[in-house]
Amino acid sequence: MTTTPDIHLYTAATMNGYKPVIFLEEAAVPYDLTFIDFSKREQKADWYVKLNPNGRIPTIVDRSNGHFAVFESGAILIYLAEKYGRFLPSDSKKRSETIQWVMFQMGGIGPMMGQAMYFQRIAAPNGHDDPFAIKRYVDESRRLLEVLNTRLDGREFLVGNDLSIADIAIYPWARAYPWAKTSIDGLDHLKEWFDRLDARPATQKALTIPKAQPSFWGHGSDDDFAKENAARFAGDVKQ
Ligand SMILES: N[C@@H](CCC(=O)N[C@@H](CS)C(=O)NCC(=O)O)C(=O)O
Repeated sequence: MTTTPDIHLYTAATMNGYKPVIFLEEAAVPYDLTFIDFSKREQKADWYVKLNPNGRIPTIVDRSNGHFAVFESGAILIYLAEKYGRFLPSDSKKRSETIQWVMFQMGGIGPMMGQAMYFQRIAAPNGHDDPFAIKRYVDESRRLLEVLNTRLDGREFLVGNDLSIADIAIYPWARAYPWAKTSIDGLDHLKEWFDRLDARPATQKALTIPKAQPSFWGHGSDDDFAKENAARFAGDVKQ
């Protein structure tokens, strides 16, 4: 007999979209999923905006908690960590450190690498090449990756000795440095942390749900995907 899982996830194959999938796969808890199709603007549909007022992915609904909806991927990771008692240390200092690095991702790595991607992967191929913006966001992405590299000197994970929601939040963004066209030359501690997470079967399985995006991680040629991606988001480039 199959039971309905507590967590229903609304997501797509993007850096923010992979974060809750990594948590759920690493924790090996049951969940089911609705793929939100950006090409149909499902993220802006009335029924979806009732769950996520920002009209973006991801969102979770906890059926066991009165169908409670959570939006913002950092808040989703904290909610799941508290619900399942996984990947968020209980010691108050370690817990705070973990949340600090989650916030560093939400307020720094995500927005800056996201803009580096937007200006190079969407705006430029759609006729709005802005070298000043590209340099600003690539330089800032590199600076933030250097902060991570320094933090990872002598550490296997961002906080403590185990995987935490800090690693889960940051990995899909930082690991997408090829898609952000940002160099990690000389950032050896960061590379070693990538190797450790690249070797985790549950994390790697998560990066295929709802769809694999090998170009994000620099695997294979990204020419066809880059063209298709730029065309899909052409409407987002306002002249
Ligand atoms: N701060 C939000 C950002 C969410 C976000 O930007 N999601 C993107 C995909 S990574 C999205 O839904 N884009 C579709 C749109 O902007 O319409 C979070 O972390 O959940």
